[in-house]
Amino acid sequence: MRAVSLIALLCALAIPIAGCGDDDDGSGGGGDTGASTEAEDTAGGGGGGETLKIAADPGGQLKFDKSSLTAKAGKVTVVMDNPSDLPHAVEIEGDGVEVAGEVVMKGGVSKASADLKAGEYEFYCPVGNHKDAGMEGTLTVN
Ligand SMILES: [Cu+2]
Repeated sequence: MRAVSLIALLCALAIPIAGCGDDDDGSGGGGDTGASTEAEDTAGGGGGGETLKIAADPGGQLKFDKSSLTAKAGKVTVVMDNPSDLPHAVEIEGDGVEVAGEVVMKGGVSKASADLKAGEYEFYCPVGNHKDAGMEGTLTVN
């Protein structure tokens, strides 16, 4: 008895959720909704661009998990996860560009994004002496 009412409850919840993803009442077929939403929730606007993921060392060493990154010219976003106990951020610098992400604590994500032309840039952590200690790398844009 209990299981049956739970199922009924889940069904009741599922119907409005499915309905709200589809704002066109005319099309009854909901087979093609997945593809269109996927493109929209990448990077925060600006259209296109490339997202590069890095992470700070989880053990608290002053380094990233990558020392070189490559991207195509255009909008480039470096996203850094911080799984360590230290505050970190990510900054992109070079060719007149200098963009710093937020300083984040454990569990946080710092993002820096810039419109980059082909060339060599560096990415590093701007917190304290982290860059000098080795928390840096090369970003090559082609
Ligand atoms: Cu750092």
